[in-house]
Amino acid sequence: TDEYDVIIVGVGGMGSSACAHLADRGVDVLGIERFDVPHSNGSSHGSTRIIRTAYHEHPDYVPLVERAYENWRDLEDATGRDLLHVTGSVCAAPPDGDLVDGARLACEDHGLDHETMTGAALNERFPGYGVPGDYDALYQPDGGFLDCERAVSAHVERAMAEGGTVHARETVTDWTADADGVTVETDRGAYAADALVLAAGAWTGDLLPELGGTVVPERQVLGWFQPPERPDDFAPERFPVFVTESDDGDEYYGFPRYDRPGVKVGLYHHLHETVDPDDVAAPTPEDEDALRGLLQDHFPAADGPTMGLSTCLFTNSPDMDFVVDTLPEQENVVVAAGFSGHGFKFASAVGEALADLALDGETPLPVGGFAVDRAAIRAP
Ligand code: PYC
Repeated sequence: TDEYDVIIVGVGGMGSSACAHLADRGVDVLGIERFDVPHSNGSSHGSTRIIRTAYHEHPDYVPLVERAYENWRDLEDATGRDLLHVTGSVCAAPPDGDLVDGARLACEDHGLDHETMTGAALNERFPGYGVPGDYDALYQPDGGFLDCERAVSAHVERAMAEGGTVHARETVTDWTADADGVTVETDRGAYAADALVLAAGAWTGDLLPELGGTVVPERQVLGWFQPPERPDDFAPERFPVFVTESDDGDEYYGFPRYDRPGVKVGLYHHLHETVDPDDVAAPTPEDEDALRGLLQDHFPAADGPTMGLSTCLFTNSPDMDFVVDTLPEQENVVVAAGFSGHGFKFASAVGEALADLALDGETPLPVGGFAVDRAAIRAP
């Protein structure tokens, strides 16, 4: 049995960050990933993830995302990789809805720069946009996107440069924990450590059956569409990342052209299409039509040929808030789960909190709302 200080199960967005933060502190850390590092079976692939401070979900997320910005910039400095691209962020929706009101509240509560405008003014300012003229819109200049595969790679490089160990293509088959420490068995070996971090994304229920019914994988589809004319209107300098809402209440999100041909769009609305993460159906023509409907309604100038479609998993908690905590009965086991489709941007800060929790059982970072024994998780 090989011995480490801390073992991390899952080396995706959150686990890779925890590996880097622990290794940075001189901790002997082992990260175990069942797929490649990075891979495209979970929630950390597809080139881009939104980062934004206009946190319409709740203003309480703002301090954590501000810490995440700092940590992403530190990681860029440490690894020499470009990870965070500032484009500004937009949200736009039919008048008087929760999306724009929530974003405005987060900006006002935290004194963040922002501008509100009509859809018509938004379309004039950013010519790739074509939302209904009577929509409400909010623009926040610090928003942008993260290069998600490169971010996972950068965290892993950082961890390994500081003496950490990462095993890809190795599947955890069992784990135990008691007051003396933890053990982990895999299809390739057995390991022991003082503490364990479970950051297994959509596979959380396999490792922690008590969360299996509450933290539930959902299938999502992303598409890339090449603007037929004026593709420069969709370049990162001219086209902020967005979350928009349709008249039917569906939420969509998207990105400028980056890395791959086409504007990338996805449906942010939770359809709760619960899936087995090992058996996710490929994108269908109906998925493609739903994304094209968004282009026709909000970005008609991007309504060109489909360049690619890809599935992605959200792992939803019942209240759509995260779980970042030690297990009440096993304080040397830390869980990160339920990122509900909006977690990746926080990975650089969540990994820091996971490192604190694994070493000290507590963290000064604002993750107190993400307790595993809160009512929504205990009694969904
Ligand atoms: O955090 O803006 C976001 C987001 C949109 C869709 C998934 N995450």
